Amino acid sequence: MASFVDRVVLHVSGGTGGHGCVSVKREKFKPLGGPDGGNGGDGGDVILRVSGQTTTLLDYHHAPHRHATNGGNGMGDWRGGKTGETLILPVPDGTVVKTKDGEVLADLVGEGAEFVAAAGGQGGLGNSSLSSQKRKAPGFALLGIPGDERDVVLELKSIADIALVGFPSAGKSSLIAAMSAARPKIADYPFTTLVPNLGVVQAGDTRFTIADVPGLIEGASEGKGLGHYFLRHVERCAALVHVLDCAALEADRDPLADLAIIEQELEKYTVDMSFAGPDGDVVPLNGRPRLIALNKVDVPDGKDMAGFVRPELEARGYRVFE
Ligand SMILES: Nc1nc2c(ncn2[C@@H]2O[C@H](COP(=O)(O)OP(=O)(O)OP(=O)(O)O)[C@@H](O)[C@H]2O)c(=O)[nH]1
Ligand SMILES: [Mg+2]
Repeated sequence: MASFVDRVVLHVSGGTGGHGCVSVKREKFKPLGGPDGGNGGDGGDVILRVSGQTTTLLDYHHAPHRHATNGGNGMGDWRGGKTGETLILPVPDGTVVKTKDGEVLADLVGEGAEFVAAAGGQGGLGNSSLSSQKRKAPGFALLGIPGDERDVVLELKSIADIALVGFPSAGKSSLIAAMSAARPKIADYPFTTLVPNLGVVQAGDTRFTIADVPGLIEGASEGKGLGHYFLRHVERCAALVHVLDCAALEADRDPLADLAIIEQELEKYTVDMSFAGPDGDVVPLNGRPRLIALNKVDVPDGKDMAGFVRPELEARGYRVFE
């Protein structure tokens, strides 16, 4: 199976601030020269940043614990500790950052978009910074503060213009293979596709991307057949193409019945309302433009079926393609 990871739990911690230093200046013939303990350096931040070079979350699946470096401790002679290094974690375009409870923290779209996943802790003040009129030579310094530490969930949503949706084995992967250079696995058993395939289609002067989403079944919106997981990929597509199998052999299936079930699942699937599309507005899945592809019309029965359902689909306002 392809190793495509699109959801990981990442444990991040910012660097701890360095401790402040207690020190007293010593010079020849001047035993108490005043406090000279420097401040601790701040701890480094952990930042998630979109990078075009990164296409999967696989690295974080293999190494889910990430720490930024700690700040250095302050030293005598007013020397401050080194600031901890910022840890930049590259993530793919379209990564959504959530808490474990599902609250969206950031929606990272576009090269360079970033989010501070864990801030570093402040360095502690050294005794020279703590001295005052009243307390000229404090015998103490402050400890550095620990950096933020938390678990964030990273989810990758495919971003394509068009999503192909339909029952398992309806021919979605065959269609994307015919229209683009994508070469997904195609086979006559259900759930051949387990991760979305993306293809780029060049039609005249128009160029668009298309996603082949794994097959959907009744109950997908409640998570059946990994439906939740698959529907999530449809969220970022501007328009949908229903791929309807006109030559399905099961008695209870025909293109209209299949369409009704998929439409019902799209309707039930509540798009996470805290997620806004690229334009800032949320369009539910069943409110997006939809086209119909009647597939397997090369099979004689399929051709008949297509001719039979086409008028009904057109009457409902769909543009229908065989
Ligand atoms: N005769 C005929 N067979 C087709 C056509 N399109 C797809 N098939 C066959 O139908 C089967 C399923 O095709 P896939 O493209 O893998 O279907 P899918 O919708 O991607 O299926 P899942 O990934 O399981 O959801 C394969 O055996 C294909 O060869 C078609 O237009 N005509
Ligand atoms: Mg497929």
